[in-house]
Amino acid sequence: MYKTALYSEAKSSSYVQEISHMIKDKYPWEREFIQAVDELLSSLSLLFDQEPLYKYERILERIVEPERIVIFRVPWRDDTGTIQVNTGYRIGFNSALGPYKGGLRFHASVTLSILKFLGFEQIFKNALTGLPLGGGKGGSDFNPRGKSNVEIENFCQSFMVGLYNHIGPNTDVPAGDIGVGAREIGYLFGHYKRLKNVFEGVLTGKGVDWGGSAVRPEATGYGAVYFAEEMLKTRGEHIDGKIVAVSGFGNVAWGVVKKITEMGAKVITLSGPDGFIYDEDGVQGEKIDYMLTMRSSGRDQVQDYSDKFKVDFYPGKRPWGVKCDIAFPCACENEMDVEDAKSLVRNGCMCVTECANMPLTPDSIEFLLENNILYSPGKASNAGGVACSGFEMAQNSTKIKWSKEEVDQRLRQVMTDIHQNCLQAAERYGKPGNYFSGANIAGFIKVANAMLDQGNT
Ligand code: 2IT
Repeated sequence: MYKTALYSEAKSSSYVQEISHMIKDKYPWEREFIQAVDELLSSLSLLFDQEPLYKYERILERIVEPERIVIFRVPWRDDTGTIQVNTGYRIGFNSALGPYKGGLRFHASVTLSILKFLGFEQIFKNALTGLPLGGGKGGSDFNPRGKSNVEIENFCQSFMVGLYNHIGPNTDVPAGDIGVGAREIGYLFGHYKRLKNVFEGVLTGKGVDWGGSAVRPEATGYGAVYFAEEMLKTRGEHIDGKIVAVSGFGNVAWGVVKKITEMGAKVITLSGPDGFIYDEDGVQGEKIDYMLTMRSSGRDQVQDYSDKFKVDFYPGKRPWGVKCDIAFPCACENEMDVEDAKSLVRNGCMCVTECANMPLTPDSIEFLLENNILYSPGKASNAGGVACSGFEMAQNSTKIKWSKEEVDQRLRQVMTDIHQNCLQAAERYGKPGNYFSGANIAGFIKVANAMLDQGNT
């Protein structure tokens, strides 16, 4: 467990502390979920002091408990003819604001704790977008690395057999996450359609020619860059000319690199489970397209980039030791610890924009805030992905397709609004300029008020 001063604030409110203890007693093994709950709670003390109705109506007791969890067996046959068995999950965490909405993660590390943390984050992220989206998450411990196309298709079909009865355009609308991209969404959608005999917007991230939205593949990365630009502006700075460290090389990293390069910055790192690459000339042009090739190869290693473009590769290392102005963690939870945060600050980094979900450990967040670094939590800065999924749902239900320009403009507006709402909430509750507190408070208030309105649900 990461124990830090970040949580000391929580002690000022006994209600917040009580709920934190309750979760730890009830689910002591759910490390990531406890971390996500504690991060949210640490921002809410002042709010509960000022708004006693939340406590009276037991909003916290309710909000930390998923409305429902479906767990199912996913048997599938591999290329040798052998049956493999994985576990499938879908969590409907909160539907106060709309149908459950959130991605599916296919990765060997998936557990219920991981999915509960992701689903919990998703509630408040989706609330921040201002769109009618509840929070959910799902996935499987299936490991896509090295799997053939046929194996992926078999797995997706079997996964959908376990899931189709529990989802629908007005009930629960899954999308992609780590290990689930356009290809997987296609297989999942095709099988849903056969099982249900209906063509409807049950998944987002679909192919643009059959119901997908323009800009959805880029949206998480683009949104994070728009958010970073807004943060920089508050200090009279801009993206243009900045040196940028990025981790990961998948969908989110790709969107960041594409947009930030277009805006005049230079990306010097990418990373994978095997280490990181340092590209002095910047990841640009065909190198950006090569990120897609690496993703679709299923090899899951960034060393391929250094082999192809003859740049330095640092095996087993994370990129946070390099000199940069802005850092974009785009890989996975807890990928930046306090030592990483310290070396970034020592090297002059002024802004850390979370693009993955919960990529920073609590003590690294604490350190950045103490040092007055521009820091944004994922639930604010990576909300562009799910916002664009919300746009996809709107297009599907009206059967109208929006242009690329229209989607991009709406995306930009959502990110600017989130930025503004975070700043306003932070200011109002005594944490001016603190996006961590602002995002938690603004997201929470929106969901909690909807729950109050809807009574004993
Ligand atoms: O973490 C996320 O916000 C996502 N994986 C996207 C969710 C979505 O429904 O588009």
